[in-house]
Amino acid sequence: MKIFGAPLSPFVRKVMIYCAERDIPYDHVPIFPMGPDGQNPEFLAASPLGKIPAIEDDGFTLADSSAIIHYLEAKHGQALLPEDAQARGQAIFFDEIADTAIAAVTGPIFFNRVVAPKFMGREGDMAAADVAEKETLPPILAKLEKLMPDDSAYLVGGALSVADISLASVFINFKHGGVTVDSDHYPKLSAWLLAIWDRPSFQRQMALEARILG
Ligand SMILES: N[C@@H](CCC(=O)N[C@@H](CS)C(=O)NCC(=O)O)C(=O)O
Repeated sequence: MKIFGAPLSPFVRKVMIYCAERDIPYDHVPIFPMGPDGQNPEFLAASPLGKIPAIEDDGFTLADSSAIIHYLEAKHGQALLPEDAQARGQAIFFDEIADTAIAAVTGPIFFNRVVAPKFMGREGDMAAADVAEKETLPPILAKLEKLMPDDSAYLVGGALSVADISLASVFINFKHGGVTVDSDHYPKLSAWLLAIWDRPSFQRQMALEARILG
């Protein structure tokens, strides 16, 4: 299987970490969609909207991180989507909010503080990044803190699931943008995050990303 995309994208990272947790081998094809490789025909054939990630697997192509993970769960056996109906619904809920509400806040922080200066050779909008960090983010973190389970190291069903992979993946973009989750204000969220980031799959991914960021 080929995974097209840039590891610094929360959506690409989510799929790479999912594969690491499942021991699913893949070849990574680096694609930065806003650069020239965004026009790579093999990538565009796999990703109709030109967004990362996308995969090519034995001639089958698919885009969108959640679609890819559901495909891989169906193909390789269900392991990280809970069996129980309620837990399944909750796991998809966490995956969804990670990809939408939370990713929307990482966008201005990560883009303006990291992508623009490091990869596009221009200054980012630091004021927009500061507003996202200081005004938009805290109420969301407070809501997430309330959603953290009291009795488990995992978000859903007492075991690792796509919920943990997806939410902890998007938080790496906050980390790259210099945002920390304060353990005084968000003790459960911060402890959960550090425990998930400590997994070998996340540690290897973060080491790869540290090399990319130099
Ligand atoms: N819902 C999609 C989101 C994919 C997405 O927005 N990827 C961004 C990079 S983080 C992208 O490709 N942006 C380039 C563009 O929109 O042209 C997923 O989960 O895969």
